[in-house]
Amino acid sequence: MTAQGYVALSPATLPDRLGGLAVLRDRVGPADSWQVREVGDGNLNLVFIVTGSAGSAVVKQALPYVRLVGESWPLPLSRSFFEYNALIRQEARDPGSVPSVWHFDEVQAIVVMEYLTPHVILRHALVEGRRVDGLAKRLGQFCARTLFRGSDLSMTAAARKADLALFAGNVALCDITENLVFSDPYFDAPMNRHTPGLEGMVARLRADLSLKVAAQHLKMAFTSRAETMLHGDLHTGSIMVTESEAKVIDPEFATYGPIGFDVGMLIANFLMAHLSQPGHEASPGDRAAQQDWLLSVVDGIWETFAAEFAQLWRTERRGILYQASLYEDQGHALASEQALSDVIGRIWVDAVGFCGVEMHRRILGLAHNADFEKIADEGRRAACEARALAMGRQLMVGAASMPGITALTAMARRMNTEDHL
Ligand code: SR1
Ligand code: MG
Repeated sequence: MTAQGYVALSPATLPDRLGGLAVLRDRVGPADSWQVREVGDGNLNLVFIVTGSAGSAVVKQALPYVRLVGESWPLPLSRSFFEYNALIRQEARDPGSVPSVWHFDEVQAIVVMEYLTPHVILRHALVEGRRVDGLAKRLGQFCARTLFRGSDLSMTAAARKADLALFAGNVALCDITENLVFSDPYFDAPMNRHTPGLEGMVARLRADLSLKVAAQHLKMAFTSRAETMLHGDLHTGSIMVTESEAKVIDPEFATYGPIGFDVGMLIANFLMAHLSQPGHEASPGDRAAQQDWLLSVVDGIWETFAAEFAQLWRTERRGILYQASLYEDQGHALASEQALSDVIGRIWVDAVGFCGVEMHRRILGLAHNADFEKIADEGRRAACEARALAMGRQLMVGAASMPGITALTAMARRMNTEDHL
């Protein structure tokens, strides 16, 4: 027990501890009917599925340390507070995009929410070669709506500044991103690991001074450009899907940062899914159609994001930036369109850079992804990962000259045919 009275839950203690919660009694049934499973497979938290005579719920509880590493790496329980606050804002900004939140207990660092079923984690589905109808549109909309509506383009200055201050407290989780994403991959950091066979590639990347500069430019953008409330960890492990629905989960890394961060991280994870597919082939070429689909999702996420962002710009631009009073109300609608085009162009360049750095950290740093990790043969895995590393490097160093999404998906197709070991 901590000084504040926090105690970690277990399947055995959960019914006694939470059985008095009205919302759980109403949604799940009386506690004596509950069955509890701990199912957390993420890097940080406990996740329980509670099933009773009336239904089910998820109980997510933060641990006072990083689950992936253990008690030697303490981590504040307050991440649960930031997750709760991000979830309720995402629901308001893009209704239906996240699980419904039913209860929050700050002292116990518990969020009780809707159990998404028959949903599975998107990353696992992609490794198995499965597809989701409408995925790109849903995710592109989520990015545009949450990122636009959390910014000075939409919010009142007072509300946005209050949220900026609130999420500025998420110091420990930002620190993880600042180190694990932007710095550790580029030197021999203690928690780094990589697949045997990548040593030459790793040495070349660490000696690449342009790359090191690009990584720190991106880190500076992340730490200093507080444009909007980010999800902060938007990868395919933070999305739950059925064959035709997607919901975004786990925004505990929420913070104010550049609009292109979430978009770039998300695209990176689909590019890694694409480049990992040859490692999952049972026979040569049997994942080719899946690879095409994954690139169509990349294309669709960006196209939907840009179209939805433009629509919000034209219809909901009520914040302090690029006010209609300066443009449309002066008969200068064309200038507003020019400004929109410039803003989307800047988001694109940011997103391309963040995309590259995410591809690097998932292969060189502490937190790898199942897309590559599930490739049992280390030689095949290294070959796939080397292509992603090479692509990540080109994206980071060449972000400003990447012409558009078609060029980016064409680069992925080309990389997939090359040997970078
Ligand atoms: C120590 S936490 C490692 C990673 O897991 C989370 O999901 C974030 O992606 C973080 O970078
Ligand atoms: Mg997570």
